[in-house]
Amino acid sequence: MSHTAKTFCRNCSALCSMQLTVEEGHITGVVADGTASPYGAYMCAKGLAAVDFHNGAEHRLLESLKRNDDGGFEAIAAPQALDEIAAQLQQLLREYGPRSVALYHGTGAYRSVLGAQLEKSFLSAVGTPNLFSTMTIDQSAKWVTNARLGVMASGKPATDDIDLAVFVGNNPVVTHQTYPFTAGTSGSPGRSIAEAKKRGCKVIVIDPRNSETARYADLLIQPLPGQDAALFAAIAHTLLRDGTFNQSFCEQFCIQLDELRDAVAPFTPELAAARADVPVEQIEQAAAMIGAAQRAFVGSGTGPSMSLHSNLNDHMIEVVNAMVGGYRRAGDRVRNPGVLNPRVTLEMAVSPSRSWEKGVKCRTADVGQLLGEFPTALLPQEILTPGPDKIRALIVFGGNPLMGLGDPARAIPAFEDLDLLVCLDARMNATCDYAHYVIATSQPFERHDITTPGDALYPEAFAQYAPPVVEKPAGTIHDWEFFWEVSARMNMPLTLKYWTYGKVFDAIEDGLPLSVTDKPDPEDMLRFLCKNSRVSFDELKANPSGVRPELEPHYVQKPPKDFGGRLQLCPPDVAAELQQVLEEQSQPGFGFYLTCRRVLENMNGAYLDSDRSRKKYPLNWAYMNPEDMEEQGVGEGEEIRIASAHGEIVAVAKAEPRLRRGVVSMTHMFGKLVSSAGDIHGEGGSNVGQLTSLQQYLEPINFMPRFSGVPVNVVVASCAG
Ligand SMILES: Nc1nc2c(c(=O)[nH]1)N[C@H]1C(S)=C(S)[C@@H](COP(=O)(O)OP(=O)(O)OC[C@H]3O[C@@H](n4cnc5c(=O)[nH]c(N)nc54)[C@H](O)[C@@H]3O)O[C@H]1N2
Ligand SMILES: Nc1nc2c(c(=O)[nH]1)N[C@H]1C(S)=C(S)[C@@H](COP(=O)(O)OP(=O)(O)OC[C@H]3O[C@@H](n4cnc5c(=O)[nH]c(N)nc54)[C@H](O)[C@@H]3O)O[C@H]1N2
Ligand code: SF4
Ligand SMILES: [Mo]
Repeated sequence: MSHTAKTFCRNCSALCSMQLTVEEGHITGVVADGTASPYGAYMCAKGLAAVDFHNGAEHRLLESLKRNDDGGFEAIAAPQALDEIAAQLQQLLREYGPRSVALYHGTGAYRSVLGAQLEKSFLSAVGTPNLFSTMTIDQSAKWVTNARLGVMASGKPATDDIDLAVFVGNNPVVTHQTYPFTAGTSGSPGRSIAEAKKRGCKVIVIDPRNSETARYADLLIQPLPGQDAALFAAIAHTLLRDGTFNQSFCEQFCIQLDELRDAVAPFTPELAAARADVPVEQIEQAAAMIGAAQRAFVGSGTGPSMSLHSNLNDHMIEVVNAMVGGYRRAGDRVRNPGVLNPRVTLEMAVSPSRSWEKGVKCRTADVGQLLGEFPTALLPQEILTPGPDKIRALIVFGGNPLMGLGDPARAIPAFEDLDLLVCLDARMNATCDYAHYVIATSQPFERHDITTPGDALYPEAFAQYAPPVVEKPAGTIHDWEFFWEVSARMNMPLTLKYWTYGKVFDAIEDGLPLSVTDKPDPEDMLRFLCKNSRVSFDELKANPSGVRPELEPHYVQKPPKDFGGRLQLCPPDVAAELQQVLEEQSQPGFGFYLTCRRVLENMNGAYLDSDRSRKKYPLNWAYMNPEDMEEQGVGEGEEIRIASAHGEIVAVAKAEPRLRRGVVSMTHMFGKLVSSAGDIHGEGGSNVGQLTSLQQYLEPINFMPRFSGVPVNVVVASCAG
């Protein structure tokens, strides 16, 4: 007997609605469900792979593991593991205090709703500020920008309302990463961009690669990586030169226009064109299109946020967006005013917080938190540096920080130094290999979730509830259970709250206290998260495809008075960084730049071993422009050595005419953490993290490592000494 069940995918922030077919407790099929989804019926290859993974593909972990004295793993019953972990945490807290405990929140944790909420309560109950996440090894340049420039509370415009979309170093057609970073919708991104174009919206793509997203571009600029700050300083220069910026917006909401004018004066289009190795006409054309747009959305992805001077790149991109008023304005339609978490949208600037300058600081660097987190790149030194408050226990929730951080030579000794490393995951990964305990967790279709991670991101008001579709394997536990079970054993009560970015957990008053004796019911917890929802939990339950409520139109409102917040276009540190860029020389001795890229079939380290993915990507190809290959004497499929100032890897070259010259483009998370003698095929690729550094080229403020635009040399492997 088979039946169907509605749910949604939890691999990425698109949260695509799905219909599963279930036969005898087994998922046997999946199709996209367009009944109520704001994207219509849409899903990608990872949605399919998620089903295979549930059914045991990719060596899914079915029981928890404990590392023995020889470094091997033995199965352990979850309750026993939880007893031991709770006892060790208690011991550490007694001996060394709350800061001895830290947590890393990985990609797999963001859409594990109850787990992620209880994680915040757990850290608060322990009393530790040591929260690290992928964001500070990803696009926290955007957080730095918010904290140095300020934010427009009215938010970015919807794709339906813009006449120009500028995509700088992101590729949503593959990654589904869009709002609020760039235009487009995260589900069905290509369709959303195509529809905008049909309305007359223009598209600019700035990427060293003629990417899948660039197929929609009216203007494609293919710069050398790491030149976005210069490019956008030149665009700002041109907008000021031509008087094509939005003067009334700037007068009302911005300050430091004169400082900006001075700082970008030397950044002529000619200078930027020479730096980025692009025609000067393209910069003029981009500036003319941006200056002419009525409502632009200038945004970026990982490219600029991972490259040379990433914080400045991002700041200058946002400055250009601000100069043309690329935000929703009073009277504009708010197409998604939130369902679970209803919002009122005000047209006002919020002045920069410079949060890292105050409050609780890192132990080993004079830096405070960004949106409540410490820089992940500092984790190794926070563990290794002796002294009080040294991190001794780390919980990794849905992540693989040893691969994600790069520089394994620096990171491995730190992870080995931990008294307690616990990984919550449904797969073994390179970090789990170093764990004392690996807790095998359930998978999305086995647990209760609700669309809190999409509530502010959907293009329209929409919410969906996903109860479990099949039972979790007996040896696994839910992510949220881990936090509750450990806390209960420590007699440390948790409180469920509806936390979102920007909120301080302890300051949220409304909470559901959880007992330490009676295990909470996940449905009760989700019902609590729906407390302020426009659609009740019961209504969501009754509508398994989700609910797109018919709401009165919402508009951006004017605040009752001017609260005085302003966007600071060019604070002194930004001006100084622009000056440094002016003086910077290209790194001598290197012929290429390594750039980041993602592939459709994988989600970072997840689904690498799915059938479909391995067929296309038996390893992570080193894509190069064919002319570069010819010049270097590199043949298709030939092994090459890629060397940075920091390390060296072997990779397999693949020609990609869409890539500009001077660039090697590779995906992260493949291969072994540290490759052995070079059986690169057997190892499933090469860890590009071996080319990156946790000590060199770190950004100020967020300590972001450089993962793109890394200077490298390339030689045929057989020629290398
Ligand atoms: N299918 C799939 N989807 C994913 C992921 C995945 O692994 N697979 N990962 C998820 C995660 S964790 C994230 S953070 C998002 C990221 O989402 P995106 O930012 O869209 O990620 P990428 O595909 O790496 O796109 C980065 C682009 O920047 C370009 N680039 C590199 N360096 C530079 C530079 O210096 N300047 C400019 N202008 N461009 C540059 C690259 O050529 C590439 O096309 O995707 C998420 N979605
Ligand atoms: N060189 C280089 N380095 C990079 C990048 C780059 O482009 N280049 N990108 C950076 C970026 S953007 C990111 S986000 C990081 C990624 O770094 P991480 O997030 O640390 O790495 P992932 O491989 O995404 O790890 C996710 C883990 O979560 C598990 N998982 C999936 N679903 C669940 C779930 O429901 N519950 C639990 N408990 N676990 C689950 C998966 O099995 C997987 O092991 O890497 C960064 N590092
Ligand atoms: S785009 Fe793909 S991975 Fe993301 S939610 Fe939809 S089906 Fe899942
Ligand atoms: Mo990411």
